[in-house]
Amino acid sequence: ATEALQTVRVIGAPTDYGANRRGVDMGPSAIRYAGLAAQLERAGVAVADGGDVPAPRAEERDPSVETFAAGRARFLRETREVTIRVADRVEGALATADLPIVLGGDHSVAIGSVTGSARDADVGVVWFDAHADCNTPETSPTGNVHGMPLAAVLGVGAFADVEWATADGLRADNVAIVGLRDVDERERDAIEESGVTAFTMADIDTRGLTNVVDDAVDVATDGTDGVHVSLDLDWLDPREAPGVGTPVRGGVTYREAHSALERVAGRDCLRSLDLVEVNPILDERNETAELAAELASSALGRRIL
Ligand code: B3U
Ligand code: MN
Ligand code: MN
Repeated sequence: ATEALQTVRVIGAPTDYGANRRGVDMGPSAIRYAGLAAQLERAGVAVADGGDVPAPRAEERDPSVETFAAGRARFLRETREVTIRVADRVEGALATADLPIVLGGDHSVAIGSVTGSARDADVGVVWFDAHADCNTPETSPTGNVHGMPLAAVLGVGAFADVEWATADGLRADNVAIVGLRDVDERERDAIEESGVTAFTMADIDTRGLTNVVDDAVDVATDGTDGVHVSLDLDWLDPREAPGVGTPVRGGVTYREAHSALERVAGRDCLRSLDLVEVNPILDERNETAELAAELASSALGRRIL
């Protein structure tokens, strides 16, 4: 019997205004150039690339417009524009039973992918990242929204009143962050209060990657319809993934990263995926973009034998 192939819908979100360094806006081109479509086809899926959503350029806009009274969130107006575009595209892909992959861009694009994925369903989230991305406009040391997307979708702090940024079908109980090694002081309290599950690199060291990822997927699948995986390439060690905006030493290896996403694939729960924070300017021969493409293939169940 011939089974219809799963279609993956690629959605580029070329933003960089949410980050502190320029260049991640070239991530979608670099990941496509690195062979994303071919890698996905190796996982046995069909690929439909819908191109990029329009994204404003930082230098054409005023970063201070529409920031919150209680703190700072740079380029919040631009974030809103792109969030809604990404969310609409993600929702559209899911409506036709396709699996959306959002290519960043800085991590603020995940506000769009998570809200879009959680519009008509209860979703869980597994967030692979060196950072917690749980700052709010009140706590952020930088004002960069790429350090805030998890707080935004959970409606924490000043985001409580920001309807476009909060995800309907997402509860903090179903969110797991994996790989933490750079958390801001006030973010630590936010993690504690929010109820998300957070695994540090030390957890991976002591318990092993497999156990930690299995636990994270348990958290995200508990009572949900599916899982959104957000992969910040700075989750990996900078030796493996040099082309990222904010590298932090001590990340996971190439093998561990593949193993983690193979583990996710094995659970048959993947609903939507982000590949974010690839910075081609800082990359070496596009290897970080290549890695992003390969890891997507593992997440979609590429088999070796
Ligand atoms: N926690 C810091 C730094 C940071 C967060 N995410 C990235 N960097 N990529 C902040 O700005 O919120
Ligand atoms: Mn991030
Ligand atoms: Mn990060």
